[in-house]
Amino acid sequence: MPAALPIDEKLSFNKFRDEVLNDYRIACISREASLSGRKEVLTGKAKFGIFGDGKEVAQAAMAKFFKPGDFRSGYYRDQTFMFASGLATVEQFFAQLYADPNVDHDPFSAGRQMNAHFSTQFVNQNGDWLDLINLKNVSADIAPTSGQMPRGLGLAFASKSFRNIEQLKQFTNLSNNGNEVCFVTSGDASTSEGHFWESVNAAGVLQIPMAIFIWDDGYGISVPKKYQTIKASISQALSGMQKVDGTNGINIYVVKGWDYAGMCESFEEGIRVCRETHTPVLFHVEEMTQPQGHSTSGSHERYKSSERLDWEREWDGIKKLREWIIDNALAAGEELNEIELRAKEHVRESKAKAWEKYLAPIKEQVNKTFDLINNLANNLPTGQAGLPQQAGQLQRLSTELASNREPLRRDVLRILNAALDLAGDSDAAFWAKDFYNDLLKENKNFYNTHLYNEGPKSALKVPEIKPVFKNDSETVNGFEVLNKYFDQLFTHNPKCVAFGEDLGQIGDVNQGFSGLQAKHGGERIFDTGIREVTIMGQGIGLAMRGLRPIAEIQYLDYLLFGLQPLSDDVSTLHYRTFGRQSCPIIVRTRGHRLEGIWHSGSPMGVVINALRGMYVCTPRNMVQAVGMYNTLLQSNDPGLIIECLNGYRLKEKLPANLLEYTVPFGVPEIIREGSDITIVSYGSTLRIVQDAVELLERSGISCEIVDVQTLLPFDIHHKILESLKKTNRIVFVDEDVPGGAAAYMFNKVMEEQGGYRWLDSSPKTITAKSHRPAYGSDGDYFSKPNVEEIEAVIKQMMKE
Ligand SMILES: Cc1ncc(C[n+]2csc(CCOP(=O)(O)OP(=O)(O)O)c2C)c(N)n1
Ligand SMILES: [Mg+2]
Repeated sequence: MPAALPIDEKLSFNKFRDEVLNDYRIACISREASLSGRKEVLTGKAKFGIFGDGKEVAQAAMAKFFKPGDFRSGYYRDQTFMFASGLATVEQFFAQLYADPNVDHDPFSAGRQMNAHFSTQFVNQNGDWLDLINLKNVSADIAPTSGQMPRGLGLAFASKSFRNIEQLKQFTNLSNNGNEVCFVTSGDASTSEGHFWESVNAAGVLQIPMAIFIWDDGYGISVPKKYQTIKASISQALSGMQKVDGTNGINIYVVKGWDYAGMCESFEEGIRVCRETHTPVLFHVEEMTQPQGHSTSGSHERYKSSERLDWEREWDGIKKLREWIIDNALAAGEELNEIELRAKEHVRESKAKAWEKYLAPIKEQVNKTFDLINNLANNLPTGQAGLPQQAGQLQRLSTELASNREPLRRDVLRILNAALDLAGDSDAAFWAKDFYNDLLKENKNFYNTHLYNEGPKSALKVPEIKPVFKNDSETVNGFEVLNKYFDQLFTHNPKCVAFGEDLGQIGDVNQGFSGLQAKHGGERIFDTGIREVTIMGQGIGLAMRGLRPIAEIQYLDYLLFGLQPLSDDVSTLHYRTFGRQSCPIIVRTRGHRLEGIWHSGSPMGVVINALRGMYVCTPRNMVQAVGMYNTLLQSNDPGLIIECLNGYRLKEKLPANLLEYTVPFGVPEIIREGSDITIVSYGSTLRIVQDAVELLERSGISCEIVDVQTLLPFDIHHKILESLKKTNRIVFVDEDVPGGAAAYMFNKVMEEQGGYRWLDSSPKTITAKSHRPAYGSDGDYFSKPNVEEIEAVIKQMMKE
C-alpha cells in the first residue's frame, strides 16, 4: 500500500484488499475441491463428479452482488458461488459427492442428487415459508440443461408481482417491494435449448429482475459452440433484444471470465439497474476454461486440440487473478502461496470429515451385522442336517462384509439377506431379521419419502367439506360455477394469481375468468404469450416464493409443451430437497372432447406417469372442479386440474359455500349404484358411460358407475374393491390409448387392491384407438369409446 495515503483511504484500501484476497482464497478452495473431488470419483469413493473449475473467479465476483432476499436458479457449475455466498461448506459439498443421505450432512438434497446440485431451505417442517427476505435463496438445481431457465423466469417474475400488486405488500417476509433479483446461470451450449430462448424473450417482454450469467467455456461436453450458437456468440445472437430508450428488452454485457475487475464492475452496474428498474440483464462471460474437462465421465483431451488446451492453461482465471493481485500490489507472491496452501489443507480436512461422517453409520451397521451373523453361526439349532456347512457359509459372509473397506448400505442388506436365507426359520435368526427390517425402514426414510408433503400441508390431510345446496340454489352453466368461484377466490385470497393464453382480457376461452381482470386487476389475472414452458415456469417461481398461482394451459394436448418443467422440476422438487422446498402450483387445463387431433387428446397415461409428485385431478363437472381447487389451495402440494370440455355448458346447481367445500383426493365417488358390473371411469368419458348405462339398464343389466375423481392419488381406501365385491365384474373406461390410464387403473385394482379374487368374468378396459382422434363427430365416434361399444362389451361380459 502506498505509505502516503490518508487514514480513511488506507482503511478503505485495506477493506478492498481483504475482499480481493478473500475472493482469491475462495477461488483456490473451490479449485482444490474440484481437483480432489475428481480423485474421489476416480478412486471409487463417489459415483460421478461434475465440478466448477474454471468458473471460480466469475462466481466470486457474482456472489458480491447476491443480497439477502435474492434467488438463484442455476446449474451444476456453481460451487464457488455457493462457497462465496456462505451457502455451502466444503464438507457439505463432499457429503453430497458421497451421496450421504443424512440431510444434516448434505442439506442440498439429502444424498438424492448428484454433486453440485444445490438448494437452500424455503419452508419449515410444517410447510410454512421461512423469512425468505432475510435469506439468500437457492432454488434446487436440476440436471436437464436449461431446465433452470423457466423457473428462474418465474422467481424473477414474482418480484414484479410483489412490487405491483397492492394486496401482496402485507407479505413482508416474502418480499421487500420486489427488490429481489433472481440470478440465473447457464452454460454456453445450453443456450441452444428452446427453454433458453423462450425464457429470455419472456423476460424481455415482462421486464423482470432476472440476471442471467452465461458461463461460456466454448463447449457443451465435446461439441464446440460453432455448432451451438449463431455466430458462435450468444451475446451477438441476442443483440436484437438489447433494450434501448423507449423499448422493452434486456441489457447485455460481454465480459471475460478471467477479468476479475472487469466482471466486478459490469456485475455491479447490471445488477443495480436490474434491481431498481426490473430490466433483465444478461452477462455473457466469455473465455472461461474447464481445467478438468466436462465431468468425471471422460477426458477433454479426446476433443480439444493441444492449442486449445494450452490456451486454457494460460488463461486460467485463478492464474490471471493472481497476476492481477501482484501487478496491483495488493499482495506479494508469498502471501498468495500461503493462501493456496491453506486452501488445500482446508479442503483435505473438510473432505476427510465428510467421509468419516458418511461412513460412520454404515460402519456401525456393518459391525452390528458382523456380530449378528457370527452369533447366528454359533447358535444354529443343533441336529439340523448340513449345519457345519451353513455355519461356515455364514462366517464367510460376515468376513466378506467386514473386509469391505467402502461398504454401502445395500452391501449390508445383501449380506444380511443371504445370512437369513441360510438360517431359515431358526429362532437364532430373530434378531438378525429384526435388524434387517429396521434397516429397510431406515433406508425407506432416506430414499423413498417426501415425494409429496407429508405434514400438515399435505393435500391428503385437507378435511372434506361437502358442498351446500339450498332450496333456492341457482342452476347455472358449468363455466358460471367457475366464474363465480374465481371471483370469490380472488376477493378473499390475496396470494392468488392466474394467467395463461387468452385468460386475461377475455377471461379464458371458456369464460371461467370472464370479467375478472377488470374487477381484480391486470397484475393478478392476465394474458401471457404462447409459451407453455414459461407459463409453467412463471407458476413455478411464484409458487416457490409463497404465492398461489393458477397457471393455465389452454388445452390438455398442449400440456405436452409444458410437461418438461412439471415433470423434471415441479414433480421432483419436494423429493429432491427432502421436503425443504415446495411448489404449490395449480396447473389448470381443459380437455378430452372437442374433435380433432390436437383438441381432444387424452394422454392421461403420459401425464400420470410423468407427474408422480403432483396430484392429477379429473373432475367430471365444475362443482367437483371447484372442490379440487379448494383442496389444493389449502395444501402445499402441486396439482393439475383438467376441466372437462363437455362440462362448461352443463347445467349445475350452484353451491352456497363455494370457497369452503373440498373434494378429498383419492376418494372415488359412486355416481350410480348397481349390482351386475362396476364401471370405473373419470372426467368427460363419464357422460358417455352414463348414456351406455341407460341402454344397458333397459336390457336388465344393473351398472355401478365409479368416478375415480383423481388419478393421482388413486382410490386410497380401495372403494372400487368394495364395489367389485358386490358386482364381481369390472370394466375400466377412458379415452386414452390402449395401455394408458385405463391400464393404470386396471393395475391398481387388480394388483394393489387384489381385485382378481372377486371376479366372475375377465376384467376389461375400453379405451380410444391407438391413433390420435380423427376430426369431426364421426372421427370422434370411431376414434374414442362410444356408447354402443361400451354397451356391446358389457353385454358380452355378462354372458361369460
Ligand atoms: C436436456 C439435456 N440434454 C442433455 C444433457 C446432457 N448434458 C449435460 S451437460 C451437457 C452440456 C452442457 O454444456 P454447457 O451448457 O456449455 O455447460 P458446461 O457443462 O459447459 O458448463 C449436456 C449435453 C442434459 N443434462 N440435459
Ligand atoms: Mg459450456
